[in-house]
Amino acid sequence: MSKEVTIYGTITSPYVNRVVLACRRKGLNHRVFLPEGGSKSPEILAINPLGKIPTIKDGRTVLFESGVIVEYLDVKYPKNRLVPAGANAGARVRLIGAMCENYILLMLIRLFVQYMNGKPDKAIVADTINKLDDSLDALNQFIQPGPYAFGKSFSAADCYAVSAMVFLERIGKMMGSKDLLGKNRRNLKRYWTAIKKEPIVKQTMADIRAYAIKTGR
Ligand SMILES: N[C@@H](CCC(=O)N[C@@H](CS)C(=O)NCC(=O)O)C(=O)O
Repeated sequence: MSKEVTIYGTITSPYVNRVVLACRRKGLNHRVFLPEGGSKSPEILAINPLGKIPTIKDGRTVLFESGVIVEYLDVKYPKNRLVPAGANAGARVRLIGAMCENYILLMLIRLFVQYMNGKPDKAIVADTINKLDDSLDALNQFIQPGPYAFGKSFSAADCYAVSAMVFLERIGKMMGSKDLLGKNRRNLKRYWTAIKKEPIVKQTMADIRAYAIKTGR
């Protein structure tokens, strides 16, 4: 058993909170810590030349890229598997993860960049929302209506889906309380309502809120 997994980063990052959810599901001691100087601090650059968060230390193991970290934790600490062993079930979980990552989070980050400096480009925003809508429609077809994204237990699909939904709500607020989730995506809406009741999700969302209030971000 690891003494403590150090996660370099801030819990507000969707990539970081995805890893925090994986640690919590596995009952791993962990701390989330951002050295002075942030992602490009000497401490992080010494172990991750890309200077990105999350970067983790687990004993002598150093890793970065949240998806790689989640898979590593799952193999190293097999309790409460995040990716089921079967070919189809494992692929389905990874598929939901990939949809959240490559089509939803990517579009949300584009919107974040537009709204961050308070001068969003209308054409970019409209195009991004169109693509986001298509991706949310697709996810709505694939995700279970809860309590879990796939199967009968919390999986890596939930790590990805929860981090994407938390970020979706954050971007919606930045855009003046826009309901990006929409009224008609029933599976996704029911999923989001149900998974938010999971204690590890509640705890992580509370930590995100507390950090955002403390830092004003
Ligand atoms: N693909 C990476 C993305 C990590 C990433 O872009 N993290 C952002 C924070 S949300 C970051 O480190 N930004 C700081 C920078 O690029 O300098 C992952 O999955 O971990």
